Amino acid sequence: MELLATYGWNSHFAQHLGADGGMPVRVISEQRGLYRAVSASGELPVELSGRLRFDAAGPRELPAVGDWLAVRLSPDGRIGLAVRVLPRKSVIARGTAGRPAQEQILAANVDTAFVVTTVDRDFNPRRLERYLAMIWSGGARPVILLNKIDLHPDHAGLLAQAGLAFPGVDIHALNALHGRGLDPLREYLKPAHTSVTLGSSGVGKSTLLNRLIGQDLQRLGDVRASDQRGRHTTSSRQMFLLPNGGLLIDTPGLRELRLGDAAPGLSRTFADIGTLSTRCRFRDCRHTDEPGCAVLEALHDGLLARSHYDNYIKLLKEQEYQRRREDPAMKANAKRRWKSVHKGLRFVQKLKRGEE
Ligand SMILES: Nc1nc2c(ncn2[C@@H]2O[C@H](COP(=O)(O)OP(=O)(O)OP(=O)(O)O)[C@@H](O)[C@H]2O)c(=O)[nH]1
Ligand SMILES: [Mg+2]
Ligand SMILES: [Zn+2]
Repeated sequence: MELLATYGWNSHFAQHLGADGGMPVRVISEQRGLYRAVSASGELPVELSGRLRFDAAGPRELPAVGDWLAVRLSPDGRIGLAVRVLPRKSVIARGTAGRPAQEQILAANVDTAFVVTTVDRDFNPRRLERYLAMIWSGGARPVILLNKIDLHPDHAGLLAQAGLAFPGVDIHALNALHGRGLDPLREYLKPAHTSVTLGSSGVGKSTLLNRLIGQDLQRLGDVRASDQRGRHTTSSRQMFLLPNGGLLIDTPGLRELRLGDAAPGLSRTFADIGTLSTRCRFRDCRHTDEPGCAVLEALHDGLLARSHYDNYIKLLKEQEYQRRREDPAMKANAKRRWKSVHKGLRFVQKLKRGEE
């Protein structure tokens, strides 16, 4: 069992394996439905049993990198046949609310999710907010990594800005290319702990992995100056064992992050708005134009950043849009509501100008 423990096997998963549970393995890579996994005696390819494939209601019920599976060995003992995905402790999933078929599981059983961004064009607080929402709602801990600080003379300013925008989230500045600023990351990359790097293509996720491993295992993408897209980019998700015992999943860059069912995460990202809203007069206050709204009041008093509030409203709007596509009955309702959002915003602007 030693190798399994190295890969994070513990009593939680053992308990779910049960007596006739088959052999436990952890998925370390997946490419077009082909899986590789680690068992107590080493690496092996894994195929899905027909039952697992056909019983799955959507991608969420199929194995992803980081998953623990119960497998049966083929007669020659060389291939694992996955019969069951063991219950996950956390999941990184992107997709569309209410549309399980369009969901994509990026990683499973992750302790820490590093959101990698850079000091150049990639830096975008609104996008970071989406990542945080996705990570929190899946039960993992987000950490923001501000990479390529060698490219920006005032990265300290950006770091401070990010710190203000995301109170309570660890943020580290680094230069993955030259291996600077990596020491603080050891705190997350402890033996048997699993981390994943997420972020746009070309931000340096694979570079970071290579530095931490101390070998150039992952091919890097050259960044084209014209559009900042990587050329030799990572094309599949893969888990690596670091020299100090931590596990790190490298992922391909995400072009677009759809929010999916991240409502619980959303409320964490906007914890300040959540706290304020406990003082709103109405319990179902939407903080747009309701009388006695503590959120609008804070906005008016300058205690809440306008951009942060705007992001909150935008994300809510997007979520609602996605849900509305599933449910025509909500359409009329939502239209009315967003009318009032705009009315509310005009109201706030008036307040600011002292017109009311
Ligand atoms: N100047 C500078 N360049 C960096 C740094 N980190 C990575 N790079 C460069 O950025 C380019 C892209 O890095 P990758 O590690 O391939 O990026 P990635 O996030 O893995 O990209 P995808 O696999 O496409 O998602 C490479 O040319 C790296 O050398 C850094 O700290 N500073
Ligand atoms: Mg990469
Ligand atoms: Zn309110």
